[in-house]
Amino acid sequence: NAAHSGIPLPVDLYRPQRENSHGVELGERKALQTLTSAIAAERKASPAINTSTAEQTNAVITAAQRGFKAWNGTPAAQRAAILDKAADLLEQRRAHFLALLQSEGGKTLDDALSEVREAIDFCRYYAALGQQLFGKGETMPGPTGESNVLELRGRGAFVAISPWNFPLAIFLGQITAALMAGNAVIAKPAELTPRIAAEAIVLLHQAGVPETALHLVQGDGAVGAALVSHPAIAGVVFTGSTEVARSIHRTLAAKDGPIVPLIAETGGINAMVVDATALPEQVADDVVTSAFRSAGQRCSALRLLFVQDDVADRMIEMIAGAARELKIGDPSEPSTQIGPVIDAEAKQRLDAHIARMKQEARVHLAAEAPAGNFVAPHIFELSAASQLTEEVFGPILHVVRYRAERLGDVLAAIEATGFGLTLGIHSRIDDTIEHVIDRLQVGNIYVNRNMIGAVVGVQPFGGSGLSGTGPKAGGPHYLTRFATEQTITINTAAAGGNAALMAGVE
Ligand code: UN1
Repeated sequence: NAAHSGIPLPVDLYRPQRENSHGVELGERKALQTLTSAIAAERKASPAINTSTAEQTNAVITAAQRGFKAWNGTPAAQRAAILDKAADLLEQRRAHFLALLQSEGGKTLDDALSEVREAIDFCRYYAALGQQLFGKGETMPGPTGESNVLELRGRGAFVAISPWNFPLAIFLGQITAALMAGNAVIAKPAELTPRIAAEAIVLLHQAGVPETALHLVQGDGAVGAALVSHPAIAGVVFTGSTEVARSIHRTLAAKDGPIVPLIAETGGINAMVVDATALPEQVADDVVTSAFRSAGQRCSALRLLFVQDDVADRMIEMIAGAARELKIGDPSEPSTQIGPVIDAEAKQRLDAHIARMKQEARVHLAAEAPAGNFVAPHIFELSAASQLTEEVFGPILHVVRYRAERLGDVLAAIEATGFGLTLGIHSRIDDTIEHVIDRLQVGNIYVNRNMIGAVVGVQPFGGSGLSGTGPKAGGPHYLTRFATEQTITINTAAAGGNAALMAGVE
């Protein structure tokens, strides 16, 4: 809570928009879909987006360094007002961004709706929080005769590298946080979703972010690597694989120039523990949502389900039954629940994993998917959790049975993955829930519910270990990591111009 963290939460300034998108009623969904389909058809005809050259990338960094000065000097309230304006524009252009998310990101209407809401929430939350944190220095208690003030300010030209699975929400979340903290930003979106990024940048400029403070660089990992190794950059925020986060760490450590931070949010082999006291219908519903929604292409998604053996047969049957009913196909069809995976390469990787699992595991669900980049939900039962050695980014659930007295082994197996992003527990025994929470270092723990869709400002999101550096996105500590701190100590007892100085500080 606020008192505990020391940072006041901007509860009076911020209310999340985000709600369960299933709340959007059918009539509105159909109307939205007609609109988005028309926009999507129009977008398909627009010109290709080119990779930025090394020269362009260097020029952008120099421009951002220059742009930083003025932006960092802009009052926090003004920066916040610009982010609020960006949220307003997103609301106005919701259908347009829904269309882009569907056509370029392959998102279902439900997923696209959730994502636009999340993007709006990020803008509004960081605006509200930033006004509190960056508005005015904080006076520190101290001995008399001195005044001590702590101020937060931007670091410089910040690089933001974002993934294709949330091409609007994570893209804008990173950028708006860095901007709110006073940084100039160089954004490098995923090469698979360049158009959404380009349009989101236009929107931010229209909202009032100066062109000099916000720059877009397009391209693949090589472009990202060039940005990260540049001596002039002041920090990196990255969401993506653990492997790339490590390589960014190495590059930052080796590069010339200032020593700069990395804020990384990476993957997980996320688990859920279901004991014999859990409510079966609810488990089935929550497992299906957690493992298969967004075609499993969320870093928060459930990969490894531990079920107590007494109830395992029944639970697995119910889950498989519910998963079998999911409608898979064209994301522009309003009733579709599972759209395509992001590209042919992703499908190949997932198909290879499915083929291996068919050899090594017991098959509970293996349906055929329609032609195209579709992967149907699969459920495989493993004899041990250690059979799953990597994050499998698709609609594939792995189940392991456990005996009640071996819960300790289950928790040890979860810990042994090295990841710590999300975790689900379904139980009606408080002691079990408390024990699991105490025992594991996992960023987001969900009790008796599904484990995806963290709400900005309410369920701060992010993990530790192989899952990232923290701090949590959409949480009260996120912005501070983008900033540098300045402590100003003034001898108030001294004669002279100190009174004027003091007035300046406060
Ligand atoms: C990701 O998938 O890269 O809670 C992270 C959720 C989302 C996950 C975003 N915020 O499901």
